[in-house]
Amino acid sequence: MNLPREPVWPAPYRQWQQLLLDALQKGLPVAAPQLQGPALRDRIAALRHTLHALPATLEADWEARRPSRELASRFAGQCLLLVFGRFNAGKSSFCNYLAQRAAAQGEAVAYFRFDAQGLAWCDDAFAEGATETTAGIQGVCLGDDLVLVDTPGLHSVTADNARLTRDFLECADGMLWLSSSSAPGQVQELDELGREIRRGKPLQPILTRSDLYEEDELDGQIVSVLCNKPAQTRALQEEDVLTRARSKLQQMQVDPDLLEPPLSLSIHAARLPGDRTDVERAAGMQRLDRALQRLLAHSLVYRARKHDEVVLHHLDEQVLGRLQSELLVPGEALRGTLCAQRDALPARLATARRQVWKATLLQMPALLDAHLQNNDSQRTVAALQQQLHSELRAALAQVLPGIVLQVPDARLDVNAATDADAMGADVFERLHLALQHAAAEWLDGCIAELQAQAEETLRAPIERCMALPQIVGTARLQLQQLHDALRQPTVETCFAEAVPAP
Ligand SMILES: Nc1nc2c(ncn2[C@@H]2O[C@H](COP(=O)(O)OP(=O)(O)O)[C@@H](O)[C@H]2O)c(=O)[nH]1
Ligand SMILES: [Mg+2]
Repeated sequence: MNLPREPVWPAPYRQWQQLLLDALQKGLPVAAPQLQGPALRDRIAALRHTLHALPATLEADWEARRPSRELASRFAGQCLLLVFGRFNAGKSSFCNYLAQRAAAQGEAVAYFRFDAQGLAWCDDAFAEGATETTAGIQGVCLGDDLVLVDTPGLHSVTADNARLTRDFLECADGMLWLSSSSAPGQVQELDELGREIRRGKPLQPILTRSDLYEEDELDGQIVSVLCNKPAQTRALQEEDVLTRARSKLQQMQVDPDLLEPPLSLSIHAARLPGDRTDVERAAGMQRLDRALQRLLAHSLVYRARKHDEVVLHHLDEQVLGRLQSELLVPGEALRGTLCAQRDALPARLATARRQVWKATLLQMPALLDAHLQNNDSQRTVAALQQQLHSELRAALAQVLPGIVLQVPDARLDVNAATDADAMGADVFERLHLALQHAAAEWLDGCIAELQAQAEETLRAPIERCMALPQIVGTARLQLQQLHDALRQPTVETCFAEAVPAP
């Protein structure tokens, strides 16, 4: 296939992506040396690695969709309409009828199929009343302008083709949503079109099979004759579908103005013998022609900005999508862990304090025994100081394994100890009390300082995790502005609006 090179991305979109990735690069949490252990360090490192690898991943995403873009470029000059609807909605009959009519009017008609292997032209019209094949998508080119793509509900496409199908839908200019007038406008079907509607493409509801059989007498025999449903019935059904589809779109948070007024028709009635103009008008074909004209005019507008739209969809769905699932979700989980650590600090430090205090009380008799031997209070205080230090370090490693904290350098303040040397019989008792008192004070001071230290260590990564959604949120708004600017009404849009509604 000799296809033109793809146009480069417009500068504002490249800039948007670069600025976003740069902002995230600057904003990601940093694994400070005080943060240790797989729970935190590895998770921060994983976030940084994800971001680092993202440009290449996104490039690969863009490349993976090249086949569908190339396929789309085959139909670049035409208005490509997706004929969407459930099994038996009348899609194949609808496409075949329009193809036969176009051929009868001397227009070139070409059927094609495509699947993961590519596009193949074929001679056969679509099978009507046939169980839908899930092997791929079939389409028909009508003259130079229009391409109809007959697609089963996306749920029924095989996994192999699902992605190609979804990607190919991107090149549709609008959607014809067919549903049988016996159960018209099952609006839950629109969920499957959500992505395309969100992409700002017009949606034309068509109520098919809008006919009924009436009994008639022919040569003295009662026969069933196919008739169009009465105009009033059609109008009521159209109104009803319009109301429900609009509210469904509102529910889906998409612009309900993308909805074109529904129209009823009957392919079987259009095939009845008689004056073509009268028969087709009665079947609803004139209104369909006007609707198609409108969609054609709309698509001219959409096609002019299609390349930009494709890039914007990529930025919206791929870039923001990946950031959401691969960065924001784990970032939020990390924030949760960090906050839980911060909130648990008082309880954990209290545990550490209890452990140290218990050990100190247990070691006190030995310390005092040693004092009796050497009668050197400075040495006794230093020994206690050393004991407290090492007990506290051990307790911290046990209760706060993820954070490395610096045990403060504060000295034990044992005033009574020096006096106690000269105090005769109850010296021992007083020394004991003074040491205990000093140890308790020292411990309280340390725990308060450690609490502040640990909070400070956790504060920066928590703040950075919290800022990530804001960075992405701001970028999302900027992207929306780029979208809005692209979709500003132009002279062409006004022209499209001027084509009368059916
Ligand atoms: N009464 C009536 N039946 C129709 C009409 N269009 C299609 N059908 C029938 O509906 C069934 C399904 O049609 P088909 O085009 O295969 O639907 P698809 O599954 O959506 O492709 C077939 O039996 C058609 O003959 C119509 O305008 N009126
Ligand atoms: Mg079919």
